[in-house]
Amino acid sequence: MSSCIMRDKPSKAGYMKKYFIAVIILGICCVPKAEATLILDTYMFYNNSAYDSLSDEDAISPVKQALVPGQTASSSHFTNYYKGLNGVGFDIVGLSDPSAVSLSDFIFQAGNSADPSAWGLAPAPASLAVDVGAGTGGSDRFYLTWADHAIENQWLQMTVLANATTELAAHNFYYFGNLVGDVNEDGTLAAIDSLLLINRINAIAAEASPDYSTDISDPMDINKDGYITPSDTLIVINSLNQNPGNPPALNLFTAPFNPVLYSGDIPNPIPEPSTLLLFAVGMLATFAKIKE
Ligand SMILES: [Ca+2]
Ligand SMILES: [Ca+2]
Ligand SMILES: [Ca+2]
Repeated sequence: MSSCIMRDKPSKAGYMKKYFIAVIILGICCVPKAEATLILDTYMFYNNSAYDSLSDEDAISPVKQALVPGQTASSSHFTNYYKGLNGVGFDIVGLSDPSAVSLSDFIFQAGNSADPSAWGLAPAPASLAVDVGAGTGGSDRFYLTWADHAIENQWLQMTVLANATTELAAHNFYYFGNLVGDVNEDGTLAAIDSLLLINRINAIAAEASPDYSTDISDPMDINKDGYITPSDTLIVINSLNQNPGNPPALNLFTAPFNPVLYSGDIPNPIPEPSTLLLFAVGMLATFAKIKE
């Protein structure tokens, strides 16, 4: 006699349960993972220049951008502005909350040797601002400024940290340079830099209707006032005379492919006013409790 094991036919409720579990598993598998953010463009701008009278955006150099790992430094990667490197920016796409980005999401180092891992911390930025949606393709554009003359004749390394706020997949490293008065943008300061300016001024003066005005991308306008004048020449001569016989030079290094993340102590950024306020309220509440 053969025996046959009959399996109970699943109930309607059982089918529904299995159906819902399948739908949930499918949903978990198919929900697209959050896309990482991406830094699209980098900028240098001439903060506190004649071009900056309305906005930092107007003072962005159209011909400068950051040096990135693997690239060798060239004139595209440094300015010769007499106030030093005092404005950098970048566009980032995909940020959930641009307003949450703070100075604690960056590390800034400065130096002029070929090994950025040996550079010390740079002067702290004076400001960080975001123009939401104003970057390339509707990305968010960030602006960072430094005090005038705080970063001169050297490189700034900007590390944008990969964390929950920036949502970057990996740390991003950028290098921005400055060599005050380097008219021919060859990375060294020499008599030729002042001679080129003198020749230019003489050539303009010889024109029937001398026009000393110029545009933002002109490397001869050292003070970025929009004109080529003896003031620019004077800045170059002063830079040359600062250390006679050993004028400043910028190391046109090749940025390492795998930069080392700064491992030293990073000073805490100044707490936001709201944090200070919360702290004060907390302290008051504690005192009130103690008095009770
Ligand atoms: Ca400004
Ligand atoms: Ca030069
Ligand atoms: Ca000028």
